[in-house]
Amino acid sequence: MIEYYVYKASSFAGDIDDLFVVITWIIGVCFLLTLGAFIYFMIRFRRKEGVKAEYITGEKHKEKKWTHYPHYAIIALDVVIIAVNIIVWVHIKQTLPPKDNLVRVIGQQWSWSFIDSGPDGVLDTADDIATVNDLHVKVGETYHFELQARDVIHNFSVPVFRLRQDALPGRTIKGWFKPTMTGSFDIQCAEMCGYGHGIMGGAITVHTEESYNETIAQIKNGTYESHYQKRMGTKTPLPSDTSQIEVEGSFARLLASVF
Ligand SMILES: [Cu+2]
Repeated sequence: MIEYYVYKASSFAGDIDDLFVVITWIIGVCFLLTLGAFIYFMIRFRRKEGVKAEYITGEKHKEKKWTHYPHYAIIALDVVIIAVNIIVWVHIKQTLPPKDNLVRVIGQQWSWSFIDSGPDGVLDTADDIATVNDLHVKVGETYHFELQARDVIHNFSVPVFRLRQDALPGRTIKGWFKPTMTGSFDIQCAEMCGYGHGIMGGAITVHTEESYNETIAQIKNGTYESHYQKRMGTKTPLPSDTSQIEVEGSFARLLASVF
């Protein structure tokens, strides 16, 4: 049902959705049963003329079972939820499938920098492709990402991929995704990271082989206008060096200046 609102555009999006469905059904049925019993008892034992209210301590066994049996049922259902969670977690977070491409994702107040390792598949080499707030990937290929933060904790979130991962300063966190649908989708920082957090968005464009090559050629010859640049109506040099914070003329400065 979730895909009616947000596309499913990665290989593991369905697993995450299934997890939500399982949890929603279990919690939903418990909620309705509890509410049904509650309303039934309210009506069945409502105040009646001439009948004195009974004081129930809940200490007798036949009274206790009303809390114990539902409690056991909830614990059993919790175990089901945890088991399904572990299966999905191991598949998505613990397992790193063989990669086709490698990309570095860097969060900073308040923009995303992306370094694609290029044809050689190795980062920090001459064929790297650097973009800001714009990530270009190929459909049907497995991407490994190395997630970093320059200043505070950010969160790399791509809702259509059902991908969400914290970025911590001083750490490189590895993960993966495999896009299954072409199109341009939102990237949004999902961790409160300062007053520009709300505008710390970007776009991930999932290309076919042909349109990917075309876009990369445009980026390389400087004719490509990014999602961010189109919005700002300006062109700004892209940072190619990721090892230090660019203070002057940084996107953070530029973004801050629009407030
Ligand atoms: Cu952020």
